Amino acid sequence: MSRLAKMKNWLQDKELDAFLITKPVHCYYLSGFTGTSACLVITSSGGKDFLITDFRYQEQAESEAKGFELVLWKSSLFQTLAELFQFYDLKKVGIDEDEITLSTYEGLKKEVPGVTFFPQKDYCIELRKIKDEGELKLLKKAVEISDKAFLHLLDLIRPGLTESEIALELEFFMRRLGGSKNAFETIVASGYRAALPHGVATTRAIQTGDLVILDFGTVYQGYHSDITRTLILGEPDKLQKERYNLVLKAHEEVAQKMQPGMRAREADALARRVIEAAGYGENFGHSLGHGVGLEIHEGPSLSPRDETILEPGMIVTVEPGIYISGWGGIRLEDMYVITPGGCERLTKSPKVFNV
Ligand SMILES: [Mn+2]
Repeated sequence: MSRLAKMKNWLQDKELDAFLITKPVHCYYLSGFTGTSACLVITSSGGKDFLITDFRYQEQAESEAKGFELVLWKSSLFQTLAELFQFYDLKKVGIDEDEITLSTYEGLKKEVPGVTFFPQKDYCIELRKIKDEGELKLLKKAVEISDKAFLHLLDLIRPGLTESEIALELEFFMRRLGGSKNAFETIVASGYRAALPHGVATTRAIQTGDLVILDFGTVYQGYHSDITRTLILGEPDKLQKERYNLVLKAHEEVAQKMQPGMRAREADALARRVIEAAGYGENFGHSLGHGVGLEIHEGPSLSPRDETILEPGMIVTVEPGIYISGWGGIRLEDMYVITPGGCERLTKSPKVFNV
C-alpha cells in the first residue's frame, strides 16, 4: 500500500475529512516535492490531494509532485485554504501539533471559517519509522560515504591537527562523494573534551595519548547517516583499553541480540546492563540510539522509556558510551536495519582504537 493510501486509511479511522501537512520533510515524504515552502492537504477516502505553494515553486512542484493538484496562493494562504476547504466540503481537518505555531493556529481558527481544526501527531511520524527498499538504498549510500570519510581520516590523523581541521577534512570529503550537507554539527571531542557527549569541534590541537571522539554524518538525497568512532593517538593505557572494550562489548551485545518483536527499551537495556555490571551505569547518561532517515533523529528512540516494538525495516543507531569528567569518554556508534531474523549492521567502518 502506498504512503498516501496508508495516510488516507488513517484519516478515515480518525474520522477526519483531511489533514494539513506542514512539515517540509512530510511534504517531501508524501509528494516528492523538495521545495521548502509548501503545505499539503491530504483528503480521506479517494478524494484529490493538494499541494499549496507560491509562484517561486510552481515549476518545481509540477514536475516533482505528480498526482497532486497544484494550488498557488497569492495574497493570503489562510484565504486560499478557506476557499479550498469550502469548495471540497472539508470540515474536520487535522493539523500537526508539533509543527504548527500558535500564531498559525490562531490564524486558522480566525480566518478559515466553517472548519474545525484538530491538532495531533502527523501520522507520517509513524509511517516513516519503517523504511521501504528505496529509502534503505539511500540510507546505505549515506552510510557508505561516512565510512569512506572515516578511512580517509585514518590516513591523515596525527598529533597537532586541531579538532576543527579534522571536522573539515571529514566534511569536505563527504561533500566530494555526493553528500549534500552535514547530517549535524560534526563532533570532534579530544582529550578531556571527550567527556562531553556532544562536544563540537574546537581549535584544540589533538595530542598523543588523547582519546578522540568523532561523531559525524552526511545527507544523501535527503537521507542521513550517523557514525561515531573513538580513537587514541598512540598506545592506549590499561584503563583506556579496558573502558574501550567495555563499550565495544555493550555495543556487540546489542548487535547480536536486537531483533523484531523486542521493545525499543529492551534494546537499550541490553547495552545498559553490560555497562552497569561493570560499574559505569552513571557514566552512560544518554539513550542507546535513535531512528534515522529523512531526519537525523526520528522514531523509534532506543531509550529506557520507548515502548515501540521493533519491526523489520526500522533503521536505528546503536551508540553506547561512557563519559568521565576530567578523563574523557568513549562512544561507538553504528547504524542498523532491523531484519526479519534480527538486525544487520549498515556501518562498515572498522572499530580501530589506536592510530
Ligand atoms: Mn547518533
